[in-house]
Amino acid sequence: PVDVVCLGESMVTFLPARPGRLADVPAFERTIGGAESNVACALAAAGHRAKWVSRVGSDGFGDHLVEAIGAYGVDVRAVRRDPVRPTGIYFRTADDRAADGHEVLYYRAGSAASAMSPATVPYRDLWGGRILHLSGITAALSDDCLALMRDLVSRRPGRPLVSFDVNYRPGLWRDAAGPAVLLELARGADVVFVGEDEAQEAWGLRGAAAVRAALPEPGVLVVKQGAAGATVFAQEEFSTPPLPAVTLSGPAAGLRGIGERGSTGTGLRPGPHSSNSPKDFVQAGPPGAARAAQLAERAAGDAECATQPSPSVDVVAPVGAGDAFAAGFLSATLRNLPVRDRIRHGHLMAAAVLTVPGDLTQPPTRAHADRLVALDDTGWG
Ligand code: KDG
Repeated sequence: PVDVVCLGESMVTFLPARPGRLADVPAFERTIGGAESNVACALAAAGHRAKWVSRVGSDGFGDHLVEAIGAYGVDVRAVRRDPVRPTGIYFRTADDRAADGHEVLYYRAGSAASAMSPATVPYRDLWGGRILHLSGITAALSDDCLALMRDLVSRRPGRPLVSFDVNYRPGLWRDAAGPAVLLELARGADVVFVGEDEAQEAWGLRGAAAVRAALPEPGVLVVKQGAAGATVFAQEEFSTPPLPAVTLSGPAAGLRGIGERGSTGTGLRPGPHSSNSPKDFVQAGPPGAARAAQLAERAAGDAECATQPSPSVDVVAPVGAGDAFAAGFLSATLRNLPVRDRIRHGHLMAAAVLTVPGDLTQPPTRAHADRLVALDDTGWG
């Protein structure tokens, strides 16, 4: 039995041996990256059964990813090897706060993972957990990947809880459709994570309430607000979340028998949009007053809206903190903890990653995290 299945591309990541422009750095250290496998690794480190579903090349870098992610205790048996396409790699600067800005150089076009599609991923594995965790990065990789994502977020009876981290990466989108696609995908998910700065950059929305008004469908919406904390909107059925009890997994076509289901920043730069009005596609859907009434009704239907400040930490590099936050939040969700504690567990996981240069680190033990989460409010913020 699996708690969380994470689908997405992972890459061998090269961190420069010293800060500075990529142009100037002569040596790099090999590590691993990939938003969704980061979530899987953090969940495994927190004692959950996590599975990573992906596609890597039949090359040494593919071996390394499978071995390194497996070494975190993640089940990697569903990872497919592409006979021709290579494993993706990327280079980045070590310090996002460097005065000359954060540089990322991807070598992933045509990668093995970009060949993931409804025909090439093992659906039996995808549907086999209590939660399926996805991110918007996958949708940007190829048309096949986008088709896969659309299929996975389509609401069908008996699917696992679908978690979706928007993860808007402007540099990855081949056209201007990215923001609209991400909004569409988010609307199909049950739990959505998005950064406040990211929502502004992608959708021109300012503030958590505006994001909820534009995105009323998910049962749980988590708006990450960097050093300020995070705000969660939760519909009633999620305040005591009955996670699906998985009894059987199978391909999409024959799905049956699964239980019924009725700064932690993103690392993104502030976007160019200063307006508070959503872009046109945010208003897509039934026109005018009917849509507005529908949105207001859904937003007002939240049983809970909770904000928790982040603990303050000395940030070394923000990359991976959003993934760690998602892992902490999902971990606490799996344990049916109250919404406040889910946010705090997210913050704690994120805080651990913020203090290291790479994407991953050993999180606090569950017992230690529980003690910190239980501190009264003066211990937070
Ligand atoms: O969240 C961290 C990821 O952004 C990083 O590991 C690389 O997955 C990555 C991506 O596609 O940007």
